[in-house]
Amino acid sequence: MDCIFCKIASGEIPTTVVYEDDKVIAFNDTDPQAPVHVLIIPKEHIASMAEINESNSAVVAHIFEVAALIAREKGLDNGFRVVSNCGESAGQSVHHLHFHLMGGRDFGWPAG
Ligand code: DGP
Repeated sequence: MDCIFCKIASGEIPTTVVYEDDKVIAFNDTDPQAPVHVLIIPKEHIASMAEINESNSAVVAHIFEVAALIAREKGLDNGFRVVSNCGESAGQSVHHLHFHLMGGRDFGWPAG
């Protein structure tokens, strides 16, 4: 499968790793939208949030544990945002489930 995030997860494409374990990897986004902008992905290929179900949702819970850990490590004590764009209208450009962890600035709401 020609998936750029699968290649990052396997180490085939090098990246700046922020966190890694057997289930997930987190790395800096190449197009940062905030002073801290980390992508957290499952190593298993899941195309988007729309494909989450009973059999694969445990990794999503784990990703949120990792997001909280990274936020603490990065000193985002003032707050942070976690976003997963799902599908065309949300602007998903990489079709491998990923969560954007962003912090270090103020955010507006609703997001544009
Ligand atoms: P989204 O638009 O929600 O699908 O977000 C995809 C993000 O992935 C976007 O912010 C840019 C980032 N990205 C795309 N290709 C690469 C890559 O090869 N390496 C890294 N580190 N980030 C990438």
